[in-house]
Amino acid sequence: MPAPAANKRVKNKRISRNIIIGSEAWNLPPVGHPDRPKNIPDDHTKRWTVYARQPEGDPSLTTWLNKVQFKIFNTYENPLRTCENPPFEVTETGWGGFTVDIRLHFQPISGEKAQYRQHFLQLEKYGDEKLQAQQEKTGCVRSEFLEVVQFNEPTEALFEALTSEDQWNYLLPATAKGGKKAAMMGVGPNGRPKRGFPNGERSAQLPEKGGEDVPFSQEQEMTLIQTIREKIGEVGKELEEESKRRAETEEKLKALRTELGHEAAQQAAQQASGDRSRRR
Ligand code: SLL
Repeated sequence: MPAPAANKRVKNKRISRNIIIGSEAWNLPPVGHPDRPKNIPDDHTKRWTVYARQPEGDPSLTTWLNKVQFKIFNTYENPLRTCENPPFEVTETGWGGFTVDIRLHFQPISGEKAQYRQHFLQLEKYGDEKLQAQQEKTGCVRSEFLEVVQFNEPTEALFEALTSEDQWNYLLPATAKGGKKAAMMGVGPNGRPKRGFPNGERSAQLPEKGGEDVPFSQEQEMTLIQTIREKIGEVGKELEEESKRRAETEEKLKALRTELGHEAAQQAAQQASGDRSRRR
């Protein structure tokens, strides 16, 4: 089989990835305070970090993201900051907020051009009362946005990377490198989570039968579907009985109304005849 190519595209496929773009800001101790960092201008009141981060539990960011550039305010030294590796972030001190231009550079195998994002560096408290109270309490003003990056008809090489198990490896505990303990944690002897077919074929399809190496199977799925069907059946029966009871109650109500109507009519008739007799 030829190696996945970085110049051939996989037709009719689109894969999305999330990335958090945000900033955090804290107050600096005032000038003269022993905890105030040395060598910063007196007018700086905040320390801040602007970042591009992987959402917790997501597949590894570096599978597709190669480097991130942050273009900060041009009075800063070297305002174009480049992060070749995670953490993709810039920490500085200052006094005012501004818009940071962010350039996301993709892995060369993706064949994709860089993409731009912008983030306003929020230094002052913002939002509703509750949020501001929280910002006051923690001393941290955070402003984050979840950005989506779409790979439309990715290159074969990128598709391979974005569907590979390796992008989850960072989630494995350091001890799970195979062996008994690893097996107990749902990790195969190769140190990877046990997924897909026992023969290693990668597929979204579940293997037919479960087993020691196969935590999820079609068999298990069918059992679950069966259970759900039975429950739906039970609920359906209950619903039917309830409907019957309701119909009966409505019948009774109707009968009562008729009876009442009858009585009321009789009363009215009696009253009317009484009135008539009195008039006589
Ligand atoms: C603007 N908000 O966009 C203003 C400017 C600049 C903030 C904000 C210190 C920079 C440095 C600093 O915080 N500048 O020390 O170089 O026009």
